[in-house]
Amino acid sequence: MSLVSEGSMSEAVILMAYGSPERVADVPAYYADIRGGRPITQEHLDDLVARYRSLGIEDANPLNAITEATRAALEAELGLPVFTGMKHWTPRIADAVDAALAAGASRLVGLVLAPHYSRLSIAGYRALLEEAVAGSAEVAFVESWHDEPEFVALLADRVRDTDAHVVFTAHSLPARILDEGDPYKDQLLETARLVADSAGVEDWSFSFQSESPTGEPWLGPDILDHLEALSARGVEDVLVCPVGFVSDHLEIRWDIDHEAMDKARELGLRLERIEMPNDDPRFVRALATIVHGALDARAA
Ligand code: FEC
Repeated sequence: MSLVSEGSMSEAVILMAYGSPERVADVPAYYADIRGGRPITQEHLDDLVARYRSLGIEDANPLNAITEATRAALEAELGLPVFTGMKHWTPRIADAVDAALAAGASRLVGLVLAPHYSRLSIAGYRALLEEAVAGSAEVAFVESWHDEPEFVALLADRVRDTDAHVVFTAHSLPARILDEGDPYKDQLLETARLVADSAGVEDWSFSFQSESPTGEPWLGPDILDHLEALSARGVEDVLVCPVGFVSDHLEIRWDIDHEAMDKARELGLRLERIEMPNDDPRFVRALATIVHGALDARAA
């Protein structure tokens, strides 16, 4: 795909995601990347390898195929080149930037496939992007898109008309972010409220998921404890709507589909989850709207 030039500017999108190991053998190096030089216990590594193995990614990982499908669909929707860059695996964010610059891009939109801003998540993507660009192109970085109306409408359609209690979820983070004035939790609750209001759902709550064993307190309630509390309150049906993630990755297919499902079974709860946006054309159109907004804001 050729670059679209506006005046002397050639535009391209750097679409960023967390990244996933391509095969089980990559898990130790992937985990080391996530830990960023901090110590790793053999127990945690073995546990992570077992979780990936249980998802059947011995030789190939379907998550990376979903990200590629989303990238290709966004490129077609925008008529602009879109390059994928991963925070913790290949192709790296720097690889995506190199490819965009080699293709002649002089204005880049940086968009992360995670809707909510935190200094512990999105700021890291931004730093990697800006370090790779090193002033060689203009950058319009999207910090958050948690209230993008087309994204909200898509999730609202997934929960509308349910009789179940809806639990919105997102990745937990160390609780110290609240003392640091981080907007992450407020943005998550805002997405949940916007989706519930739009769908006319009144019976809903929010919980975190996927806490890591790092030895410090994380934001709660964790979904497993939350299911216990809901069950004690007499709730029998739960629909999980992850708002902090957009595709079928480990945190969905293990943490919700195995762990939360097992917990629900143990409690006698019926638990379902919404279909993730993945490369749904409506979701891709929402991403395209966000990119246009970033380019327009830059041009204004
Ligand atoms: O499917 C896959 O292969 C990748 C799934 C995946 C996504 C994801 C998204 C987020 N994370 C966030 C925060 C943290 C913090 C730590 C942390 C650790 C892990 C580990 C794995 C992992 N995360 Fe993740 N995350 C995904 C996968 N994450 C695997 C390491 C083993 C484990 O704890 O289970 C703790 C790091 C540390 O040890 O210090 C913090 C946040 C998101 C949502 C935003 C985003 O997507 O970037 C926040 C997907």
